[in-house]
Amino acid sequence: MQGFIPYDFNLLLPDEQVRRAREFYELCNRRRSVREFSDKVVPKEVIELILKTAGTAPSGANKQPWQFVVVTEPNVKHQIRLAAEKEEKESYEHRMSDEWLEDLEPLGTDWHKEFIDAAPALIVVFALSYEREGEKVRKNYYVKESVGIAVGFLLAAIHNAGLVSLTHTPSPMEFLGKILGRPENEKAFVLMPVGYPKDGVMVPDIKRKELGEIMRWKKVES
Ligand code: IYR
Repeated sequence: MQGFIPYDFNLLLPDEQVRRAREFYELCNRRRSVREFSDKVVPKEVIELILKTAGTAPSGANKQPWQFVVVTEPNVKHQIRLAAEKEEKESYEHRMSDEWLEDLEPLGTDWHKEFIDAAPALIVVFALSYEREGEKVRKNYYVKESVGIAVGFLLAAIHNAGLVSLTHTPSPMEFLGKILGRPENEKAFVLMPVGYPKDGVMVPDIKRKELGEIMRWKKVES
């Protein structure tokens, strides 16, 4: 068929399939959101490879409605930190409900966002609701879903590359587009500091739901 190419499929033997599925699960299960970073620099090539990986995510009508802006410049990081902390202080002190604050308590988060200065690189993910093609405006589809999937790929790629990150969502986050000079069709989606954990870093002792809680086999009707 015109416009189609053969799919490069690699059939695995069942044992190999189980081994790889288990190894990938074990890899992903070791990933944690880390909020304290060392100043060790991340190789540029690694940043580019993890972003290439994010760019392999499926998207509505293959529009790839994302833009990743990498910030390593200390002055720009600091400007972002100050703007994020201004919003976060307002959120933690006035905008978030008691229930929300109570839910965050075990994670130990507050409005201070030292990690924005500390991490050697920030990846700011932007979602593109539409794109311009000359005079024309072309819309994108399922933008949040698509960008969410790309961020999932990105988190897995970061972890696989021996780095740590967290998904930071200051709210509102219009300041990111302004500071980074992005066009009006790009909306900030998430801010991800990337780097190495600070020596001896601790993470909250949280539990993941058991498989039985998050999945069920639909019973065959008799
Ligand atoms: N955006 C705030 C608050 C926050 C909200 C949720 I939901 C979290 O899981 C963690 C934090 C912040 O980044 O601190």
